[in-house]
Amino acid sequence: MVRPPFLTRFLAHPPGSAVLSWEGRWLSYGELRALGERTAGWLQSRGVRPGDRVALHLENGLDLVAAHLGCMALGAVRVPLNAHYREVELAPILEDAEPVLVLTQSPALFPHSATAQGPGEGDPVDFWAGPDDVTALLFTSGTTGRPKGVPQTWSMWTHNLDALQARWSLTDCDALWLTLPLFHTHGLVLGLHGVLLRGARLMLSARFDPVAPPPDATHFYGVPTYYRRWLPLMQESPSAFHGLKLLVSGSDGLSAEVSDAVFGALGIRILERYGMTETVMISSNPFTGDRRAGTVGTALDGTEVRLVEGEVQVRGPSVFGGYWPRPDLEAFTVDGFFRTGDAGEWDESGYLRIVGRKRDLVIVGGVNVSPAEVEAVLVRAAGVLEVGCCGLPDDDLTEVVGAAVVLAPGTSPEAALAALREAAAGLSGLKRPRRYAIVEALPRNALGKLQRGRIAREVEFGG
Ligand code: MLC
Ligand code: AMP
Repeated sequence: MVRPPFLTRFLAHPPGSAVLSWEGRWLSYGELRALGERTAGWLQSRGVRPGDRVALHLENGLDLVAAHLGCMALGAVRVPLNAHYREVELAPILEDAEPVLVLTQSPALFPHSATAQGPGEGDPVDFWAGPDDVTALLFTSGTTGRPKGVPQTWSMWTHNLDALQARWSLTDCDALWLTLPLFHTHGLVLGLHGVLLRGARLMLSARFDPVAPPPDATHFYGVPTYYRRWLPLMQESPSAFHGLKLLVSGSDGLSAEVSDAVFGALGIRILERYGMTETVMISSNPFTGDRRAGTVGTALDGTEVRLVEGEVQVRGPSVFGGYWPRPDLEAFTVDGFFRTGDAGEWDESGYLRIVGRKRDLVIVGGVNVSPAEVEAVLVRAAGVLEVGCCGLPDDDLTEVVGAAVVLAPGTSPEAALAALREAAAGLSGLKRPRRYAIVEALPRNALGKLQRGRIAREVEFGG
């Protein structure tokens, strides 16, 4: 039987070694594998077959881990769904993913799909998958407003996690405190699967709270918002952090102020790395060696990175093969490089800096938000003619969404704002505009195309 190297290595870890703690209880590798096998049997009894897609709409917890392991064992494709998404955000994803089963605690959100409230247990099924099978289908915000499906294969993950290992040197003595949601690449691939591949330990929490880390934790992965929120405690009680040896930041740019303040408080330089759902990790600073704040390090082994007119372009074994179900031919160059839409530059030592974005995207607390998606929801509000959204700087979340709005003649601003807020309530929290501006017209180019970059620069926003 030829399995993906990931599974072979996961199955070879000593069964008695502790791997996962949830709410104070530790499971061993043997227990976790058995849980995966029984969950796979239950999925099979619900009609799920290898290669079928199963949507996981669950908060971080043991049920979600069991569901992932069950899909892994059965060779089903997991479709992680953002647990905060509302109907309007879930609908296009479900339409494209066509899951045979949705595991959710909120079945009312999935009226046309087969659902189950969390996984159950059945007759054990052995872990098996083809070496290059798709193992997860993640949806990422497209600039058009419709999320795009990114098939991630076992082979992408294994290449990427091995290349990261050369930089981060995670050992089986290390313990990661994971508070990131498991529905994004950061928490799912680097966090959960990074640990499972390496034979390390994982302390899983439901969410990030800026409290003292578990005393045994050696590693922590976060978005910049986590470090900003944690800073006061780091400065007040640095001894609470004494067990940590690696703090990683990604998904969004980390400011020099936060990096320096954490270094001042703990003597640890946060390690910055750069990645995308489509590419997994692209570049990283090293754990040992020259860690440069304000840069995202150098390309991972096997990954080629180049800058073309300032845009970061990437090729290599961790880069996906194309969006699903609608390939976007513009996404790749003729010579096979993926266009990230991020703007970069090299520093004097060949380290990459991310300096901006060449596509319309707002990143709120590490979560990608497509301005076009928010506009499409807001423009339905009564009395609203046009809406243009942009990112506005925010001390906590790095950016928040701002909306510039053109009203129909005779509409009162108060009534329009109430209608806009009501429409925005149909979106998950981070996508809702925090600030609105009523404008006479939106900035457009000669062809009439909305210029979202100019909204942030030219429009004065109220609260
Ligand atoms: C919270 N909300 C979200 C959300 N998290 N909405 C959409 N997506 C999310 N991930 C909503 C809640 O439902 C709530 O809405 C409102 O925001 C406030 O909730 P909260 O729990 O108080 O939020 P807060 O604590 O402020 O959460 C912000 C956050 C969290 C930054 C702590 O979003 C987070 O953990 N972000 C990390 C995201 C991440 O993992 N990114 C990696 C992407 S992978 P309501 O209705 O209740 O008001 C990637 C590749 C790479 O980028 O390189 O890593
Ligand atoms: P996602 O589509 O959720 O995978 O988000 C990927 C995007 O997050 C990238 O295209 C970047 O814009 C951004 N990103 C990830 N890591 C970093 C980083 N270290 N610094 C700046 N932006 C980042």
